[in-house]
Amino acid sequence: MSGTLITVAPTGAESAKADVPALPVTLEELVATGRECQALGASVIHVHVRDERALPTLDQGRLRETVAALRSETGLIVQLSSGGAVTDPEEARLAVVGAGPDMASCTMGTVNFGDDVFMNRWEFIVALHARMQDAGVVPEYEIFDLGQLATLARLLDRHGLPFGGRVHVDFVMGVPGGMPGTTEALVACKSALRDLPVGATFSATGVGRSTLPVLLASLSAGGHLRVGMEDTTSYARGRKVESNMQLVARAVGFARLAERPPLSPADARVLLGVPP
Ligand code: KMH
Ligand code: ZN
Repeated sequence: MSGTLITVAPTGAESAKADVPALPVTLEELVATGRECQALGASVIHVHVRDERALPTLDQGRLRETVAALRSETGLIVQLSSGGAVTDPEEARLAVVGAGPDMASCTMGTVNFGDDVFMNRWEFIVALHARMQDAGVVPEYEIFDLGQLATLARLLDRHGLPFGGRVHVDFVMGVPGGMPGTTEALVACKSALRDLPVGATFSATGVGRSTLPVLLASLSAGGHLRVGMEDTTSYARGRKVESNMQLVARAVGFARLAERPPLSPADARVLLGVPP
């Protein structure tokens, strides 16, 4: 498939609404963002939910309500974050899978995360993977560092393929504590895909200043794109991001220039192994 899968990650768990007023935090803001980003070319939405005070939450009721609303109001593939915030307990993160998304993120190891630690013990990874297999939820394997691809190879070898049979990874680059957001690091990650099942696909996102270098490197290396205010709040030097749509529109423009136009949600489902 020669097109580009475009995932929008509109909210994340790290930015405060007070600091980033354009961040979508209510259900209405999230649904409107999803609809507009889909119209521009996004086919997957990576979702972190906020509570009534705009703080990150893994509340089951809110997760279910969000999945239902995005399903009825958009045609996007709904991917819930199982990473949550660095303070979320493992049980709540595992329970995300039960909220009925099409996909969930599944991070392949512990990583320093700025001043914090994003914990992903091996036993937790195995449990999360098994829960997704049982629930019919397709994982997106989040890779913050090169060694996490070796962990993924070990996971698939010992515990089998994910639901849907496709292996799709997302390189999350430029996190302080993880791999740098450079072409060299992306090429190293892409080379390591050879140890995964044939046909494994990848997308990439660069946090902060690495956003554009990673976007361009991924496109030129045949990869897909994740963009959004979870990873990027500055559009250019001295210019804040105005909306997630601005970031999706920029990514779509580059993808078209590369003659790899955005995949439709239907084609994205085929690529990812998400049932129609
Ligand atoms: N918020 C980070 C601690 C994911 O969504 O799975 C984890 C994260 C990864 O954003
Ligand atoms: Zn996330």
